[in-house]
Amino acid sequence: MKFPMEPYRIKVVESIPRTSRRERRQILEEAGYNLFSIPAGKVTIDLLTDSGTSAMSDNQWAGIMIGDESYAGSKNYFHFEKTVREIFGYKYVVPTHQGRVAENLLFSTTLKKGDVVPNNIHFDTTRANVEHNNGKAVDCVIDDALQPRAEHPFKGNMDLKKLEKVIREAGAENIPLCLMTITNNSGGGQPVSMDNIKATRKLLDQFNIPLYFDACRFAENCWFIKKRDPAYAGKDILSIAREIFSYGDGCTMSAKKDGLVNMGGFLCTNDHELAERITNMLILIEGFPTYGGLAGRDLEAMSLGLREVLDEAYLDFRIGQVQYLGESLIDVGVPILTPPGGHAIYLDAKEFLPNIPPDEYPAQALACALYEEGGIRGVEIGGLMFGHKDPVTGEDVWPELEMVRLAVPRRVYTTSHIHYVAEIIRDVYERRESIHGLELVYEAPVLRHFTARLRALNG
Ligand code: PM9
Repeated sequence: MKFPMEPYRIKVVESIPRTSRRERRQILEEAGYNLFSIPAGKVTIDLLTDSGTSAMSDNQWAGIMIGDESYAGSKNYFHFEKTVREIFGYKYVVPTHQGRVAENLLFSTTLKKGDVVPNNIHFDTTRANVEHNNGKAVDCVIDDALQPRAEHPFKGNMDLKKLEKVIREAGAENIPLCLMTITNNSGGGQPVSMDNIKATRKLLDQFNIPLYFDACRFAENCWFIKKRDPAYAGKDILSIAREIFSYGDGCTMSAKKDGLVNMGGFLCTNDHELAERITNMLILIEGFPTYGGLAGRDLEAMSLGLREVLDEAYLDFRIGQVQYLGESLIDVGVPILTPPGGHAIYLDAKEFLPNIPPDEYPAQALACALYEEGGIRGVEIGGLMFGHKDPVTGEDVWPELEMVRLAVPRRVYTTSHIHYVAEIIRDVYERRESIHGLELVYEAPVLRHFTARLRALNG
């Protein structure tokens, strides 16, 4: 694969922390083998998340200087509203400080007890917000999405048969809306095809169910449609985005991803009555409708970021860089989820470390080995995050997949940093037989992976 060249040059630099292997071993021990507990100042390449970690452009920083901090009717709000309307096409635009607040506003104003919300795959915060509002979150992604090595150009697609079954079983009157996550983060950052979006809309129309997009990585999804569907090869990213959103009734958005900002989000809808209820709730929990938990300068940076993310040279590099990392690993036999997604590479820890059983947390052990080898921080998506005790039998239940996600921040690392990451992973792969499992010594009652403490089984 061609070495992707950055379509920008560097104006401001930030030093990268360097540590010795000895120091990293000690840091791991002190952190209880939990990478969330390691100070960022001790991480050389931070691939924990692509959310809120983007580098802003000179243009966005200039926008920060024209922040209008009026309580009501800031000029930055009107610029933001115009930008969102032009790209997403929806009537009502509600700013929020991040994506999960948009989710909270949507579900707290639409769900009644026992309602069902289908999605291709709910992201953790989306599922949590549905459940917090007494709803049931159901995933309807195609089966290929659950096979780490299945090759499908649009592995994030909704399975329409599964969706129809859910609607018929729950009853359309108990489904206030259907979601579609683009790209599908929890399924590996995989895209959804335009045909699948259209077909989902058509099916939902039969039952009069609105369609909302979880649009965090919408521009990356548009890029995949352009590259993988010949019907869209000649279209620009903006027109693909406008077409996608024309099939929906609204969206939730964490602008910390494809908004290219460190904080920000929004909710859109075409439904006047719903917009009113959401706005009333917004005033209660976030702020006045023209700032929604953000400063005027943040709104300006978000408007500019939403335009910059549509630039094809940026997207070619952005997704090219992630694919380059994926292909560098495939070339040396490292098992990853394929095809590589838009924002992250997922290492298949079950295949990487076949000798470590699930109750010794192979994906967490691999994540720690990457930190020890080269100061790289990824995130475990496996037994530590999703393992639990069966409430009836009390036996351990382990997830199907044991993954380490390496999410690439936008415009932050150069391709030589990506080379470094690939080399470290290759070195760890070569010494994989020397890696030992971990034992859990502390767990919180919920979301244990954030604060768990573990112990190395090799002492
Ligand atoms: N995604 C991620 O690292 C942030 C960390 S959350 C533990 O992938 C989708 C598809 C997301 C997402 C966040 C949110 C929530 C909604 N949908 O973090 O609240 O990937 O802005 O967005 C994270 P906020």
